[in-house]
Amino acid sequence: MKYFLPLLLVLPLAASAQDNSRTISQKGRAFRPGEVTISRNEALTFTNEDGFIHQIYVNGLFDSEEKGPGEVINQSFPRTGTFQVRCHIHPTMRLIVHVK
Ligand SMILES: [Cu+2]
Repeated sequence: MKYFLPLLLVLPLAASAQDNSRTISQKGRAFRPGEVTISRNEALTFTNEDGFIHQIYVNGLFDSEEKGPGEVINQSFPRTGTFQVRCHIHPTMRLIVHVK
């Protein structure tokens, strides 16, 4: 039991270092990372780390509300395929999501 707590502290750090993180930052008018692979029905968490509003949409799939600094959007992907997530406020923002 003595060694259980340190293990719990290390695991989240190891997970966040991987490229297949489920958290996407909206920062500097960009999605970071810019490409991610997930499983069908899995959700991505988008965090607005800029000082102004963002939103997310995929044509024909979803179109979120606008979210302010520090706000979060959880979005699941119910279909397999490759999708381009964009922000209608900042047309240059693009995130490629591969859903397997
Ligand atoms: Cu934006």
